[in-house]
Amino acid sequence: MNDITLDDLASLPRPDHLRELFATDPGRAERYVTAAGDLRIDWSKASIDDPTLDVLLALAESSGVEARRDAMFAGDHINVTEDRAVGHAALRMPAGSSFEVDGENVVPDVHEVLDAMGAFADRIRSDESITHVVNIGIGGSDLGPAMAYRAMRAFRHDRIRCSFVSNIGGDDIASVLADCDPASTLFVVASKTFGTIETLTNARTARTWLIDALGEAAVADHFVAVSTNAERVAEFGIDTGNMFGFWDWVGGRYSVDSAIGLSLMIAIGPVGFREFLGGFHVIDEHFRTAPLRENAPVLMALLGVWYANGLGHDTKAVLPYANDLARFPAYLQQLDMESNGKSVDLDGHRVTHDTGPIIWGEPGTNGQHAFYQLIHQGTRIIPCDFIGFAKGNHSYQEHHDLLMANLFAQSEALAFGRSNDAEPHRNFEGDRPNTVILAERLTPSVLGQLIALYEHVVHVQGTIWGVDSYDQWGVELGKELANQITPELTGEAKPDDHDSATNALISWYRTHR
Ligand code: G6Q
Repeated sequence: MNDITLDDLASLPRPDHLRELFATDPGRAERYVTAAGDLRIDWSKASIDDPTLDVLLALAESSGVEARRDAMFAGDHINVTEDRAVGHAALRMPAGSSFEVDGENVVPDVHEVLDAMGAFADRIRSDESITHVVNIGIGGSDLGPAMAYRAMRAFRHDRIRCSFVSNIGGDDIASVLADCDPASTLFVVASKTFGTIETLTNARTARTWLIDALGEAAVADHFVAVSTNAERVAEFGIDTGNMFGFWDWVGGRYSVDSAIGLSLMIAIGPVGFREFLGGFHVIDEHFRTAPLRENAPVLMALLGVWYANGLGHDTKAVLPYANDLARFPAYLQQLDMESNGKSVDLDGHRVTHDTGPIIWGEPGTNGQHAFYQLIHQGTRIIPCDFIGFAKGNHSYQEHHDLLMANLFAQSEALAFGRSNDAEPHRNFEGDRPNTVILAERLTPSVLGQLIALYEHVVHVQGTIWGVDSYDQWGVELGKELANQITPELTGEAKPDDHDSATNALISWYRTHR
């Protein structure tokens, strides 16, 4: 057989309706379940059958999925446009193990930073003076800790709370500062580059606010930095003794498990944070060693490729049945869309197939009362990932039973539907694919496992689509133009070189500001 290509997928026969697939294959519900760490991934209600799966596995092989996975773990520069290794797996390796980047084992450095973070977090947790930690960062330096802080509600220190400021819009910092007491607030300025305008602007505002209240000398006790750029941290006025470092081989959206997770570590403690990292590592090892046919990230990635390139589905909904995971869809939006939202391949050629899907979602059951209508009866097919837990992180059993009943009901209703020829508006066609990911309980380890699962899904899909999942050049043009337009708004520079519509927007703003 010739190598399968992505272009072949659209001409493959479509699998039967899920009703047929279950009716003709009594073993489907058991066979199409994959275990990875503590996760039970049930993809039996995916629109797929054995022949299609065989083709997809062949595609994974011919696309070099194993070789590229191994190259990542070997520290090769698989981020080609930035000529960097992709080393986030090193951040969660146990002490004493090895991950080489450019000929050097980086694991000892990782643990040195983790130890320093741990000592600092312990000090904050035991010293009564700090009760509010404000993380100032954006993108990868915000979404991970903000999502995980919320997800780990049940594991947090009871005296210390964290807030997250990211947006350049002053309402973000204003609302957080309004709720802060200078004497008991610690600011964590989290920026890999320490050159991001949003973060530096917010950090300067916070610094001025603190100095106005407590004087310049207070900065040393109330500001720490997380960055790869010591020089800029010092320039900003934070002593590099109060800085926690990481490395250019950690991508922003892959950095919640680096020092970028400092606020999370303060909240859940160094022990909880190590459990979180341990969860990632369990899935890393699964991904690294499991055969493709039993490899959860590979299988989930293949389903996504099949949906995108075989069946033409443009979006995917991630629907956590845990309100604590409310920010998880937003986190995955960045992880997936910034990684695989690309249209040139590794050789710089325009791709001829669709790449990353549009990721979206909200927690159940809220979404059920909002957009699920379209998922059940709309004209578009939206593959869904449901995420749920055997136990809730609270004592309200009745609530949890109701929640999980809803998850299972949605999965069943979408897949099998219910025919009603007499009343078409009550007809549920079914055959709407979904995957159900379950675990015992949302713990730090399980959260790490979920994140690592999706990280590797993105990696495998990027490999098959032939794109660089680890760069993000698409965010540059907007930044450059914003830098040009800023002085034009304030009158320091004349509007220059724009199209007529943008000129009109600028002039409207200058009149009305
Ligand atoms: C993530 C992106 C991006 C980045 C932010 C913040 O992968 O690179 O979201 O995290 O732009 O960058 P800094 O951490 O450098 O401030």
